[in-house]
Amino acid sequence: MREANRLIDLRSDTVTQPTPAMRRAMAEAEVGDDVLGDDPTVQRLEETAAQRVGKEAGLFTPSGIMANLVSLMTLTARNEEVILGDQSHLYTAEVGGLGVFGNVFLHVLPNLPDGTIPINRLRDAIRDAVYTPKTRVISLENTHNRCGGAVLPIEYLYQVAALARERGVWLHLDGARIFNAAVALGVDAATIAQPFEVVNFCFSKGLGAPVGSIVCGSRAFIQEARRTRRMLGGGMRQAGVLAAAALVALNEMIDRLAEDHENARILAEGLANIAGVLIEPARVQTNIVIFELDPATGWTSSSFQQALQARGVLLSLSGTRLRAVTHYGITRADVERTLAIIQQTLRSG
Ligand code: TLP
Repeated sequence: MREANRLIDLRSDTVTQPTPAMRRAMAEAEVGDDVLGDDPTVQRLEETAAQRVGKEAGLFTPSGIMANLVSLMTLTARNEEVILGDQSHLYTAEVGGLGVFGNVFLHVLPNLPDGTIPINRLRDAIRDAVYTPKTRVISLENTHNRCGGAVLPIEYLYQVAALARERGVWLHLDGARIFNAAVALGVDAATIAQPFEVVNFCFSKGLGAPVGSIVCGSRAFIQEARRTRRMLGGGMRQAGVLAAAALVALNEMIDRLAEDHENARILAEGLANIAGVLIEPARVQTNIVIFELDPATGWTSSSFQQALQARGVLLSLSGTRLRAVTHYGITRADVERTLAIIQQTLRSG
């Protein structure tokens, strides 16, 4: 396809195509029946992934949503509650599944724009009176998708962990993009995961694998989580074909996330220079760029999204805002072209 006609797909980092190394690894993967516990490639993935986040064991799941469900359903019992942010993916984009399948109460607190929930709000929210649900888990998200890929400060994670320990509450991380946070901070993912009992992350976002996520925690926890995954129908048979690609993702695709962050920064700074675009470029820390249009431009987010699509640039909506996500299928030249097309489209409106 001629470069000029190629779609620039910034809808999400989930749109990445498997790399040639992933396709080769998938074709050659040694497989077994993972539900029976004998797929060597899945086992290798689970061990490698757990090590990366400093946990004892891992459990491969088909999706990030199932990883969240498996994590939180394993940590809770009926009518206990999970405290989570009102901007979290769990609350805004998972169809309320945790409430439905888990029979747990979602105790929602407002996220600040930086993705945190203030410690004093968390402290006041934890409860176990006879007339309330019992708080069992606090769940955080890092990077924080709807808060523009924000990276939660490490000190904050430790403050929440100290509170959770003191009050006998588990700490869970939806770390779908934990490696983006690690690369942005220049630390190992294990440093970010350390304060959490349970962490899940995705191979199928910035790391580029076609399918799959993982839940990581203690060996005893993962044994229980395996039962939860089975109950949800998430046990997969010759899953080594998928795990092989995820291993390539872990081994080859982490360091390059810095490039996506750089492209996102250039995009955000470029957008800030376009009249009619409302954005705070200093907020863009990783690969997610969220912006709005000044109502005076006459465009709504969704009409603008459609106009851009007709010109070959795909964005998604994050609530009523527009979202562009950089990934390894997006080059610096794509970012420059996107900026030019956004400027032209705004002028044409
Ligand atoms: N996020 C998707 C959409 O669902 C919005 C995206 O394009 O960003 N946790 C977080 C923080 C996520 O961003 C996502 C996916 C998930 C969980 C769910 O992962 P999947 O789609 O694999 O179930």
